[in-house]
Amino acid sequence: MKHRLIVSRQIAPDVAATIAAQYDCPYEGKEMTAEEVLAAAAAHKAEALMITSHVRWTGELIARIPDHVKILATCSVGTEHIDIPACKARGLPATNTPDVLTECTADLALMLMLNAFRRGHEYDAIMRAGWRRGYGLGEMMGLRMWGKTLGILGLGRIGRAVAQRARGFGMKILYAAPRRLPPELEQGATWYQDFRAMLPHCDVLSLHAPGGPATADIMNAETFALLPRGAVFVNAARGALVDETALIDALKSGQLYAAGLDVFKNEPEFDLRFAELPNVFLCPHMGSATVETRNAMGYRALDNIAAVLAGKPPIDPIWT
Ligand code: 8YV
Repeated sequence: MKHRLIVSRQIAPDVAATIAAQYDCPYEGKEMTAEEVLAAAAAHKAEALMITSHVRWTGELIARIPDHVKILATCSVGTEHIDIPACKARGLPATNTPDVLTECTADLALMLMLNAFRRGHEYDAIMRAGWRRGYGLGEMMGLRMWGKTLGILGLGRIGRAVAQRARGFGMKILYAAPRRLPPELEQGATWYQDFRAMLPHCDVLSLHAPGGPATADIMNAETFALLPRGAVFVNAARGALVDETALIDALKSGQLYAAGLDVFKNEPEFDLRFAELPNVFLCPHMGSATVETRNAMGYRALDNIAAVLAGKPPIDPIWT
């Protein structure tokens, strides 16, 4: 007998094929609301729910998950869309997919950074408009990224992978985190316990901290003003970390030279004022969007589901 599963959103084709072969799953590849997931779970007597971060699973929704569901497995490393205490309260195992998306998210952060320093969006736009006028040596200049000082908020797995890449660009690494890391993880980076104290030293700031109350709007008019004038800003973490009006003001005033953004407060209905700014390189939340990583995320979620449905502990529990 195959285990019964509901998948709340379109997933990578290889993962979908594995699910079709190994699970009893009425997968249509469509994006479901929480209500639709709950209805499908009840109708299908689902034993597992595979979800993503596009829906917020509030305590009220968690309470309504039928008892035959034995695990809530999110295909994301982020967990702030899940009311974890509510899962714990009803003893519902919940899991995420750490590690497997570290490298691709770090790659994308570097892509954002390079495009911000080197005016990637503007160069691409010139080419697509037909580039018929040569530029003088003083025109369309970007800024050198090599050798700059990079400040990282949060030197967790993704932050460290970004630091590793940035060292290849001759960059000096600073990081802000509540606790200092051991030398083998720090790799020569300079620790700041106080995030704000780090900001004046950053030529470029990259956010790699989770969303949640501790980091909500941590970048705001005051903290953008603490950066040196003309700094570059990168966010591949969460839009919730940024007061977007303050970011737009900083980009317009020249306080920021440029920004590279993969995440926004409201996704996919992001603030269209960003699209009008030439000095922003924009991505539609694609940090983990490679074939390799999206497959790995799906399989990791399936490994967690298989473990729990076999009566074993989850591999990546988000509560214990
Ligand atoms: C996902 C992410 O694309 O893992 C995360 O936390 O933000 C991205 O990798 C997104 O959450 C879809 O679930």
